[in-house]
Amino acid sequence: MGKNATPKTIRLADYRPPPWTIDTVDLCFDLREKGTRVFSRMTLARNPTATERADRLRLDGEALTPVCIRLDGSELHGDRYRIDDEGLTLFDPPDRFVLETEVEIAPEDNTRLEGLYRSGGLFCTQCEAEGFRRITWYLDRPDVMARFNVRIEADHARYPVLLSNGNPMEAGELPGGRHYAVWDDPFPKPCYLFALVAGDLEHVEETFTTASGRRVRLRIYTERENIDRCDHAMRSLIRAMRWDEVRYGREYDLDVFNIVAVNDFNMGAMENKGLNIFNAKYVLARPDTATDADYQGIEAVVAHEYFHNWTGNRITCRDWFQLSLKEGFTVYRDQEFSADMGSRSVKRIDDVRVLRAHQFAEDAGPMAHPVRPDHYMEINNFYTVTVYEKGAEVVRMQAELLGPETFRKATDLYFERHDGQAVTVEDFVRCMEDASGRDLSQFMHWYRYAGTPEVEVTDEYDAADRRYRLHFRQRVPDTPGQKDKPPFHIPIRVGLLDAEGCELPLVRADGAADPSLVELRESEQTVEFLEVDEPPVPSLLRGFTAPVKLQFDYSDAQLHFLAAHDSDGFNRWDAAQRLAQRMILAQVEAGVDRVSVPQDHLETFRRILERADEDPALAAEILQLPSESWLGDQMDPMDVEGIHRVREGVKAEVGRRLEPLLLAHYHALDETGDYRLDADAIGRRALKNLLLAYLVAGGGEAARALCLAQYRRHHNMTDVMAALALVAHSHWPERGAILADFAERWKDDPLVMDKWFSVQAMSHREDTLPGVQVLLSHPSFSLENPNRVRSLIGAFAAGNPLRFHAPDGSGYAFLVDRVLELDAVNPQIAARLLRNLSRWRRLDEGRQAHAREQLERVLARPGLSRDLHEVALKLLES
Ligand code: 0A1
Ligand code: ZN
Repeated sequence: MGKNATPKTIRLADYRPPPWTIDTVDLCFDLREKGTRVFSRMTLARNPTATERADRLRLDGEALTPVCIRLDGSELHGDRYRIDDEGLTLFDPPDRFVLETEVEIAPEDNTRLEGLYRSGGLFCTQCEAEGFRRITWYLDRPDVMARFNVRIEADHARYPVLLSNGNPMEAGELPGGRHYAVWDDPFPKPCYLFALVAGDLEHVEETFTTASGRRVRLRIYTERENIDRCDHAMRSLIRAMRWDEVRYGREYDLDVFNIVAVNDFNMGAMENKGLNIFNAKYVLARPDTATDADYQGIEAVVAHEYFHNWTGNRITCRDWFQLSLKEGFTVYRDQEFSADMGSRSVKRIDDVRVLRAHQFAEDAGPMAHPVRPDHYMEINNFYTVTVYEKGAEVVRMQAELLGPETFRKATDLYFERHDGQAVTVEDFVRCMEDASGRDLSQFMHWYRYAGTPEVEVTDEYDAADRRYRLHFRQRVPDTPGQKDKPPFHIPIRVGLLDAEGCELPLVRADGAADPSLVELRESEQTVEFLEVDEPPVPSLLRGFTAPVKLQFDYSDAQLHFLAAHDSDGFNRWDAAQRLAQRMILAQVEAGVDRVSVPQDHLETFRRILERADEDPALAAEILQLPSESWLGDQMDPMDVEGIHRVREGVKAEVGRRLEPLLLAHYHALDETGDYRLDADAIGRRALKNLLLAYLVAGGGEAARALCLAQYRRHHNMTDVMAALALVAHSHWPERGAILADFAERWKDDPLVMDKWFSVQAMSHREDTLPGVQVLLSHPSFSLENPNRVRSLIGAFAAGNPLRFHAPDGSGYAFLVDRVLELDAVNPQIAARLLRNLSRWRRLDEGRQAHAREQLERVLARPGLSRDLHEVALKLLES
């Protein structure tokens, strides 16, 4: 240790308005395979709202080779400025001036994928959060909003398509086989929304007419060979544009909207104004190449990026601490969009599953931070499930507290009041308050404090008075740097069921206008219901109205009852999960030799299957067992092998005991005709493939034959992957040939090959890690492509707890070897990968020792990136 200086901490409390503002920026890109130049001309003016008068102006800039600097037309003398590794400082600049700079950059060497880089034959950019400073000197902060005009010049033959933000203005030929295009964006924007693409791309095109009758040209650009995979993304875009008009009154505002699919991308996609750049994984789909989950992911991400046009672009963040202002709200918007496009309860279940598995774990670990963090070292490390998913829950709770009509008034007010501004979380919540007349000051705790609140509920029935009481107690656990937190304002939706499973009418003693919504504000609080004729079964936290851990001492019988009868689909699922969790953990803790499944579980399973036709997707959710990592989070220390053994044992037992029933349903659900992508067909495939997994776990010969036949039929990628994953876990003699067959079919298709890497990385087999080691040298694998890294190394570390947590520490050593290699290539991805060790304190002593050794190895490495350094420090400090 000691070889790396600890990176500087940036604090929200230190926020100051920028000393100068930038009104206009004219950029000219001279794109070259070597020697790319960026010319910039900016008009700057002293910021009248700056809190202090600065005598120097510091512009951010990294990895830029200076060519020329001119101020108000004259070359700047050497004593008027200084250049260092992180920027350009101007001494005593005038109150208003024009700054012209020219720099040389090397996109061809940029493997970080921040700033301008090459992906295949393309030039493309990624500027959020701080990539623009790798393109030119600038005030790289979101509260500096400027009008951009961009000219791009490149070789015509190799880069026939030249794109940037805004509307296309002009294009033409240049000497030497080069050409140019000019783009103008009329909306002032922060530089993180800047984008440029140049390359040889094909496109699909549609026209969208907005509610007010404006025609917008929509295009999706991709490499020629993928042009037949863009339809779903285009249809998703059109649905999202319409939905935003209807639900939020938001129209699109430029003449064109462009999406470009690129192969090398750190995240899912990016909402650059008028030019969204996407990871190809979230654009390209065809039934034979993409699973149902891929299709749903594309619909959600296309919508998410489109929705940012209002929540993020027209109204942006004052500083990066406010990231959840745009991300939490936009995730909430895309979740609601997907819920409206498919099944609302199933969407809610999927979202809560992610939240519980990842965000609750983050909130309980060394990287816990509030939805609005108040300090960071590297902002890239704060694109987290807390900022995104918990941030969405926090917006959802406000929508719940206000009710749909008032919430719409509040968002209308937000769009009207803050259009064109860079604002804060307080500004957003103030709109909620002003539109509703409510006081949300206690609600702000959700933004300020980390940690998942725990709510304990007990009940009491008074037969003589026909009264029923629910007693609530809340507690917010301590998290790094935050102790003894005040009680939160928590909306909890409840229902009461009678013995037949019917809803009891709710009459509240406190006369609450919405009797099903409990607003918890105190550490302890009691809610009383009147005229209750029988002791009810409470259905608590319906629809998961708050991101809390709710504890109520249900009997098994009550949970079986809720799983079968609750009118709230989410709570039916939740009851089934609680039952499964109880049954599995009891056997893990008892260390049983022979895993068993009680008869009433099999009965509930049967009952749900028999009613599955009503909503097959919901049935598939309910019948799924909680994941190994979720179960692990419920134990201290987690028993990695025990959980795996019992969970697999339960699957096998269900598969054996219900074999004829599962087979019958499997066949009934199997598609014969054409592939369909509607919600019902997706639900049927999900259920069918879940039943196949139970059958295969049961070990019967029929199941194996079915699985192999399903693979060989190649009917659609969802079915193929379901079968292939089971094959990859197996020791069947056909395994090698099938994996080879898949690779041979898809060797030229990187997105499909990712699936092939992943199933092998997630295999339960004992030879998985050596297999993964071998795959690192597969011709389709590359450390420079984030999707490949995630599909192999990420899938192993995040999706294979049994093998990743091998007791000899080999999984951790493997991860850290790769993380250290990657840090020199792509620090963002390296830091993300290392977070797979976040839960190391929850392991037994032996594993903890191995994990600690590996984390220390990271910190001891000289020249660590800031990204990786911050994560390694925080994991070890815990
Ligand atoms: N704003 C994008 C996600 C994004 C964030 C950071 C990136 O690079 C560090 C790239 C993309 C979104 O929410 O979709
Ligand atoms: Zn986003």
